[in-house]
Amino acid sequence: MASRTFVLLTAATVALITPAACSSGGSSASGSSSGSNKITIGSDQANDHGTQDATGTSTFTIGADNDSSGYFFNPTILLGSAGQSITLDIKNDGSVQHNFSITSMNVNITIQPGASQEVKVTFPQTGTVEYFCSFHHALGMAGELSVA
Ligand SMILES: [Cu+2]
Repeated sequence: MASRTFVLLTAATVALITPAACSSGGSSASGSSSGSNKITIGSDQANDHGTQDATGTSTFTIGADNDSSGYFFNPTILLGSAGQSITLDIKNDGSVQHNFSITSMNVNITIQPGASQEVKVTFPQTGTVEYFCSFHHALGMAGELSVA
């Protein structure tokens, strides 16, 4: 009885969805929603909150934040020079606990709302190194150190 109802509902759902999926063109609401830009970081789709240049500086503040648009790092991309050593001040500007992790450097720090914590990192010789929040990684809270 229960399973029969389920099958009927499933068939009805498919029948409802299929025509919509087949219709092409027109106004598609899915895809790029304005206001929350995504950027590819490694294999992730991260919430993009800008790029800043830390070349030549020894310290830099990165905001770990969340608002109605989602979870993000500000800036999302930090530019530097090859092999540059820098102390990052990770500041939790959000309302929940955040984390700053870089797997290849064994960096994994957790910051409470309103608090900040320093961590020393090194830019790669070429390319990029990804950083992410271990709590909200899947929600797009990731960024990268990038050598121009
Ligand atoms: Cu987070």
